[in-house]
Amino acid sequence: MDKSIKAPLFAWRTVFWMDVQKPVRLSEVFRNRQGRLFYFPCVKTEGENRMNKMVQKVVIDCDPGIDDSLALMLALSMEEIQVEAITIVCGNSPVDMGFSNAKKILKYKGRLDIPIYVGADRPLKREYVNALDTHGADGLGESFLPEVPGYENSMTAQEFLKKRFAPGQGGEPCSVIALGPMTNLARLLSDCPEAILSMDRIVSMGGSFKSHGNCSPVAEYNYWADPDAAAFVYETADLYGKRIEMVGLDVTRQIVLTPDLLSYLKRLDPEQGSFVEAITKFYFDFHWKWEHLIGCVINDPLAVACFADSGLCRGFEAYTAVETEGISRGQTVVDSMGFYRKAPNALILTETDPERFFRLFYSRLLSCREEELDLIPGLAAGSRMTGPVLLDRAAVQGRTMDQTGAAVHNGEKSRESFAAGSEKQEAGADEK
Ligand SMILES: [Ca+2]
Repeated sequence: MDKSIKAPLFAWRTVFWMDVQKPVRLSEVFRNRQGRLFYFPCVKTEGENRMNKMVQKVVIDCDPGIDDSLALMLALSMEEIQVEAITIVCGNSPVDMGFSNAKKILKYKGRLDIPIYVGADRPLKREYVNALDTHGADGLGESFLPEVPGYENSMTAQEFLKKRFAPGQGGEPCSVIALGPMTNLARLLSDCPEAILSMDRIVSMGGSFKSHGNCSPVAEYNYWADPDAAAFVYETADLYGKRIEMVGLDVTRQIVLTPDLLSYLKRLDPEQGSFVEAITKFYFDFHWKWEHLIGCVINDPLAVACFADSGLCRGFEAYTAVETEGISRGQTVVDSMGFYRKAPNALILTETDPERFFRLFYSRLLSCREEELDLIPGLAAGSRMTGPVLLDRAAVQGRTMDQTGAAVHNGEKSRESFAAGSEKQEAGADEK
């Protein structure tokens, strides 16, 4: 496309203003305003406009995982984001299963060109506890999509991350979106702590500020599963003056994919809607069974959306640490009052707008303009869930917590239990 042709200054200003406010084909601007059609080769589509605004390179570290998969689908649908690589960590799924699921999503999106690197298969210091009770036996909602062969990579996730982010490696700025336990990042930073300085932005789905946890009264799964890793990454950020954008349960709990929203997606795109339905059905059932919620909380896509649209979530900066032991294992201790007199190492996000999220999410999946999504306001307004109701309903279902913060479902410990439950879970994973 030849961009060397010069337009009059007035025209350029007009074009520039239109470009920012509402992407349009420039030829239409001239025809409408001046009554005749100017030939202007620098015609931009809406997508080109997004590309030209800012393309952010990113490595997505994840543990797919139903909501990780939705997050990958979103990231791969956004012109604003260039996914350089995907690294896998054990979390929701064991790493081999997460690797398999990431390939399935890349195949579905036609992006098998993106490299995937397999990382840690266990937390830094403790026993691994998966979350297959939430994500299904295949980690992808028991959709049992066909396996995707191939992807023999010569590097581990740690080797790739070091190659990409170690000082002196060069390369364009690149960020990290961490959607699982932070084991891969902690391993990188324990080997090469200066690598954190090469990370443009660090967005982490994890933790909570005022929201109750989803693994214990105070802990969110990613940080609970490997609290030592999370603590180390936050400590390193503090040491090197970096800031982690914490997309925790305070905001992700507001993002609920309801049956109506899913139905709307299916109406607009039956094929893609059916795919999302296939991988979320198990998630819907889980939320009904344990939280008495009609719909499912989709945590991870919000981190991707927040990365691309920094106005989507709001919060405050604060020094933050992660507890590693005892009853509050995995809790994010957010010094919102400045007791520690320490500089902020985190941006704690506490507010978001579900409508704005679903407009972004659906418009990218469907490759349409946000304003074309006429039903989003009403449907997204009904998606917000409330904590107290959740807890009361869960109690009705027979869910109780023991003194260590482990959850007990109808007399049986689940993934939230510390050791005994994990053996049962891993045995279940092996069966698959
Ligand atoms: Ca995840």
